[in-house]
Amino acid sequence: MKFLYSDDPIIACSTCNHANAALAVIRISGIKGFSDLSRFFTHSGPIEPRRVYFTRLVLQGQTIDEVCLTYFEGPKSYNGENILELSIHGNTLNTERIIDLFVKEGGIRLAAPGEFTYRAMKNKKLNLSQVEGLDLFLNANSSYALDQGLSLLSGNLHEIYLELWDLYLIHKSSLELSIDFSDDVGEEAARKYFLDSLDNFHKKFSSLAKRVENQNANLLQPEIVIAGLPNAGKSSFFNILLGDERAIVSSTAGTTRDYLTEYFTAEGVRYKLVDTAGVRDSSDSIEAEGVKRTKKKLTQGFFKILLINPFEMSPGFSDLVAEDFDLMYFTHADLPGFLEARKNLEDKFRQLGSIGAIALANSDQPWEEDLTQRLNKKYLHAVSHQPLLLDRHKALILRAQQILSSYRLLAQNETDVAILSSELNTLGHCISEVIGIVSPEQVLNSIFNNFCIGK
Ligand SMILES: Nc1nc2c(ncn2[C@@H]2O[C@H](COP(=O)(O)OP(=O)(O)OP(=O)(O)O)[C@@H](O)[C@H]2O)c(=O)[nH]1
Ligand SMILES: [Mg+2]
Repeated sequence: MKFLYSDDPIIACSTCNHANAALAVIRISGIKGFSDLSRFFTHSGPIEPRRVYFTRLVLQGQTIDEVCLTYFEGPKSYNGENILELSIHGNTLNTERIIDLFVKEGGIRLAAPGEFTYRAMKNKKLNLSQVEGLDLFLNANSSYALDQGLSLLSGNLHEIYLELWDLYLIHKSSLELSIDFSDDVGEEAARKYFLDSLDNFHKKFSSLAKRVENQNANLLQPEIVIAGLPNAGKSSFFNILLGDERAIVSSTAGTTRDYLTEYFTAEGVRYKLVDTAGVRDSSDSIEAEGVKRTKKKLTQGFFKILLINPFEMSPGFSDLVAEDFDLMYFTHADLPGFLEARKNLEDKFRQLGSIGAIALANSDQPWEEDLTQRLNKKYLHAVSHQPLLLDRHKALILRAQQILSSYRLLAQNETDVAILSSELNTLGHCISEVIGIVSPEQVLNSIFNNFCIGK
């Protein structure tokens, strides 16, 4: 990525610039000093760092805006560089006009996504996991993710990693000791030191590994998936939960062809609510693709709801009930003959256990509170063991776990130091990648690409 190498002064709006607002914050980073840009402001006299000045922003004698200006002198700034921060009036046109002015008249270029933060990392103001914590914090979908983002940003996880790295180095030195000094300390003592240090490392690693195990669903972007046969009432249910006629509802089976998603917030967690295509065998290739996508969504979903219309069943149903659903409802509970139709099905699918009944056609939503409680219970349970939410960390820790388990087996029986050493180095490489001691360029690219402009 080009920006990783250029140190030019950069500019961006650091607040949301998609809608008009009272205020917007523009940041300019990497200038030599305030004097570079003082000609754009009416304020005369010295500017002290970290003090706010009310001044007019002018171009060729014409006032562009009245702004509050703060100058942060590096290295005492967010990213270690000299930063000029302007609070301006937040009309989006005004924001664009001011950015344009600095680009055209001030020779400053537009910042790439995350470029301010990249410079903070380059100048050792933040380490890699703090950067990832900031990203998590800014994109969090729940208060748990916000808390974890903040904890990472304040360096808590990095400290754990450093302790782990120390234990790794101690163990590595114990292996070297067994080559170089076993004559001095005695072979048995060297072996004991080797195994004990491995044990210490393993204990510390295991508590970290517990935080990444058994995370089947994506807790960063948890999805509630509504599934069922065609005409089960999925889109009706989706609309009721959203309080909006978002999805098309019709009595034609197969109306929803591809899944639809919308945000749905419950108890401080922002879920993605997913309405899916009804599951059935179809010779229509588009519908068949829709069904395939429904099944994929079901494997990823955090909370899965099965809706059953007891008046319309088809062979696809047996396929569906093989899934593990969190909640099941019979719909069409308002129609005559419902109790009989429901009983017939319950007799047939006894293994399903208890299934609620709802009437979506004239819903006064008595089930909504129950649904929210169940969702919340599942979410709180899922986060109770403090799962790590960052995919990059999860993948590397799981890989390190595999390498460690084969290394531990080897360590029990193998005494050839060269073989042990090679396996241990592989483990070390994996851990140093999590910590960010080794950060391949593509890792940095993918992290910073994910950032918003202005951060
Ligand atoms: N009376 C009654 N009608 C319902 C109920 N739920 C849904 N309907 C009707 O059933 C039909 C199908 O509803 P949809 O919500 O479109 O069903 P769907 O599961 O999304 O169907 P597909 O998109 O085709 O898979 C519509 O005519 C709805 O008005 C209910 O509880 N009672
Ligand atoms: Mg539908």
